[in-house]
Amino acid sequence: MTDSRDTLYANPLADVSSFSFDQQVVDVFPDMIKRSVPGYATILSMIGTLAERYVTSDSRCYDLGCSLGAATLAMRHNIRAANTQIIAVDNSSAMISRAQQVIAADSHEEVPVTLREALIQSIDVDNASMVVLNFTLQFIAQAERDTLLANIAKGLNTGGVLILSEKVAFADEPHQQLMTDLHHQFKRANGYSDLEIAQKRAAIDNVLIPESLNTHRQRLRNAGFASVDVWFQCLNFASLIAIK
Ligand code: GEK
Repeated sequence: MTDSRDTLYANPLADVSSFSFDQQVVDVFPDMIKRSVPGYATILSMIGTLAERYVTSDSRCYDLGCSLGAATLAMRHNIRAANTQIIAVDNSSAMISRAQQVIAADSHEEVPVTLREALIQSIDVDNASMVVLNFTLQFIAQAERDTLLANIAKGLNTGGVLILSEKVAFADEPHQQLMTDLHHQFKRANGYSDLEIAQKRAAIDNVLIPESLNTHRQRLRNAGFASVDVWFQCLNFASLIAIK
């Protein structure tokens, strides 16, 4: 499985349709996310480090909005506790069927992985020591975010951890503009043209809804997490750690 280059928005499109996680996106996904999200590789590597620290024996881990299973593999390769399992969930059938191949090709079989094609709003979280929402909550309707986070908090064991990575928004307009400009500069440095950046932006508008770090912190506290804060940020991309 080689990473095909993302050229989905390289040519002018008469009508830029809303972004969806279909087969075309699946085919280029590893390249797309690496060249679009500052810090993606660092966050994945730290998810592994956190799994080593937080995953306890006889418990479950959840990767919600797993795409091709990058965070699942980061956890799987670093879990040291006995008798654990990972449940990886995504509602895109194209993502799940490619993820099946990725997981099948991975040799760390001590930690079983179950892939589920489902809405993350509909799954039961139970006996969890680690839950990952790596750039997924931003795609969930805002009205459904509180309930989802409360459900995750309920299913985590005391001392369990949630890693929540998101594109974030800023209340201060000049700062928001600066972060947006720098993100576009980051994408240009990674080989995307101005046309690709503009068309992707049009496609993702109304599909990816970023919120402020304060909104995330408050929601996590309301959901019942005892300790909440940012552990990583690069421009308008951040990751929070919330411990029950
Ligand atoms: C990674 N975590 O590589 N239920 C289930 N899945 C959903 C839902 C939903 N309601 N909405 C969106 N998704 C991954 C990257 S990508 C982030 C996550 C990005 C899924 C969607 O199908 C897609 O696979 C994933 O969430 C978001 O660490 O592309 O920016």
